[in-house]
Amino acid sequence: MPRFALLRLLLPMMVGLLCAPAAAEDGYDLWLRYRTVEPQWQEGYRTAATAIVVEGESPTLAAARAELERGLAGLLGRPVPTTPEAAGDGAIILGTPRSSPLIAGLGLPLDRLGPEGYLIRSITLGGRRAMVIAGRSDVGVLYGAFRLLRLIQTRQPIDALDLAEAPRLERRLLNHWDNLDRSVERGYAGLSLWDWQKLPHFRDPRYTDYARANASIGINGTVLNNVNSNADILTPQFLEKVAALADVFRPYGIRVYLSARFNAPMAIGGLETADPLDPRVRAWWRAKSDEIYRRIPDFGGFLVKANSEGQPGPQDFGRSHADGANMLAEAVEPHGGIVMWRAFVYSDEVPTDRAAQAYDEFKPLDGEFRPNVIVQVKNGPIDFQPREPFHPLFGAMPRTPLMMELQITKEYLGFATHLVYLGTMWEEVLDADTHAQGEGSTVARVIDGSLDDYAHTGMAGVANIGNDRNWSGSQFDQANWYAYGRLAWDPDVTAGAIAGEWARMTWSNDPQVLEPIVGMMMDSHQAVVDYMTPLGLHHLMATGHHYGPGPWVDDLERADWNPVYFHRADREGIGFDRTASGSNSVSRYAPEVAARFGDAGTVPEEFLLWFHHLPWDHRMAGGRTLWDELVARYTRGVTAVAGMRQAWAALAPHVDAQRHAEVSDFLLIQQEEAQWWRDACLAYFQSLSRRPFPEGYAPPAHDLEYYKAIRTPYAPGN
Ligand code: GCV
Repeated sequence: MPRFALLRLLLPMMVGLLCAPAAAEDGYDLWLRYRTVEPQWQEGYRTAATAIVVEGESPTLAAARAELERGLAGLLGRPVPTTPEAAGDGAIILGTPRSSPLIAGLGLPLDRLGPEGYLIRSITLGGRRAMVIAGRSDVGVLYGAFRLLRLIQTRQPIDALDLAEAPRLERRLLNHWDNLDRSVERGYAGLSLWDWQKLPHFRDPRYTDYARANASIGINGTVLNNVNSNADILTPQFLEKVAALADVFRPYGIRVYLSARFNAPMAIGGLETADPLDPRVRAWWRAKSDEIYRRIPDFGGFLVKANSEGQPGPQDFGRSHADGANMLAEAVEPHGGIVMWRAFVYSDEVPTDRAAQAYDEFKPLDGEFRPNVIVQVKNGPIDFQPREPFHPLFGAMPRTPLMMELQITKEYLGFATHLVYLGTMWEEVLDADTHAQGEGSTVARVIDGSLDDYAHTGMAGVANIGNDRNWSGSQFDQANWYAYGRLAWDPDVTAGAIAGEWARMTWSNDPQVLEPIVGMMMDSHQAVVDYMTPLGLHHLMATGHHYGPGPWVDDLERADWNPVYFHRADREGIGFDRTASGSNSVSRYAPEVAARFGDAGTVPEEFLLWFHHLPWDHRMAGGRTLWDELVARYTRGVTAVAGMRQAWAALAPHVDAQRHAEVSDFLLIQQEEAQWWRDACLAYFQSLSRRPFPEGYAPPAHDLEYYKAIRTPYAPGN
């Protein structure tokens, strides 16, 4: 073959290789991808990390060693030895003062780290450069190992380190709404990870990867089963399976917890009552707790949804939430367990305003709970809506530890296919000022215990994890799992910083890729609020599955299941009057907050219609009428999604093909659905406002009847 012919044949392949995007990826590796760093970083990292020396033996220290071995081999592009003999200049030394005389002898300031903190310091040892990763406990060391890997994954220098960190919250938990048949309530990522039928004997390696991912962001507990719980989880048959999972998670610092069905003594215990003051019931729970702790000595405790949405609870027996929680707390207390009692109460009778119900029920109980009870409060007073003001209980229960519950899974935010980064939403609520003890009494300071000196602190995130290859149902939903963990560790990290970290580790450190991705993430929550529920509207979604718009729904059994109850739109105006002239639920906030929210002139625009019912021609700060503003906001949301699609399309040459294609397809779904939301809601609201569309804004493509007729009977997660 003539030489030029060969060249002609090879040239396209050579060009292809040079321009080829990264190898195919499916998202399984999450943010722990450990791809080799760019050549310009290799030399520096390799000299600063020449060997891994773990001082001491324990399953947790072994996990730290294994993670560093795996991570550094990937990142540095070559294996890093782990034998003490290999230790020379640049060794990484890990351990605790208890596991290692060497570390004990270094006199490191570990005391202020608490039980889970870590310190990473560059030192000189016997004339050689070294890096020490130390903690007071093995799990602190493990967290430090992950931190070092994160530094490299995000291309930070590691040759002169002096870092110390400890988690701000004690309990950093995932709440799985997983049923025993492996369906997941509000789950959009496949089946439950927990393969109960094959447990305890088959311990899917994926359980370990789940634990690694959680430990990498500091999550230290997992509630395995749905809060709408099945008492069978407490039978010996299932407890054996739970114990197997606990064994897998333990080395990673993760304790298991269970959702307890309040009437379990009746359902599986043969009693005819579950009255928390009945001695037989109390004895049953004590014996059950003893049994659990015999199997799982580090069992975390119980999570309970009681007297809410049909779940049994103490009120069925004429007792209070405190009576119920205290009975369980007494049962686990000898073992060091806790009870997380949910404040998402939602009575069978329609209250005046659901936004006030939890407050009215729990505020009078402040100080009535045993010390090992934490009351778990959702971020907002209704139910994980696209945007809610902070829950009025935050700051209102100084004598009861409150933990915050966030929903990582996107029940009301477009399920898995809408790209919505929740970090910004959570940051907004954590930064909100409750004014409970004057200015600066942020929700973050309530839940980290610093405001009221809580004995226990915590955060719970309703998991978005299932057995889909990519874990979360979409590549970008992994960011919400990540962001949740990071905020539970430190509620003051900014959403922007978290997005940057995650994007670097999950996609690329190349600014050309990073900047557009972070930009998309940071704008995405406002976009979904705009195209679903702008200006403080809420609960406009279709019935049951909550997929798609249904603002017209008015025929459900209970008034407060109907979207019309929440938006109250009519010929004259729109919005829920929660001021003194309406339900007055605004009065549950501290006076400064109540005054600001309660005045249509001072309430932040994003909560305008949450608190106020206003005429369609109400003048907005920007000069538009309320109707025109509504149209503009809905339209802005759709336009933002189109912008995300464009930004993502431009990244095709820089992102591996499989993940790129998946995100592209999902963005197309999101764009179509954003349009559907806008058009359906505006068609409906216009049928009431009877106002024209402002100039330059297209009317909906179809008439209202078209949107009303859309049915999605098999939507997931229901
Ligand atoms: C687990 C909402 C969800 C329910 C969920 C409930 C809760 O109402 O739609 O699926 O039940 O919140 O948080 O208990």
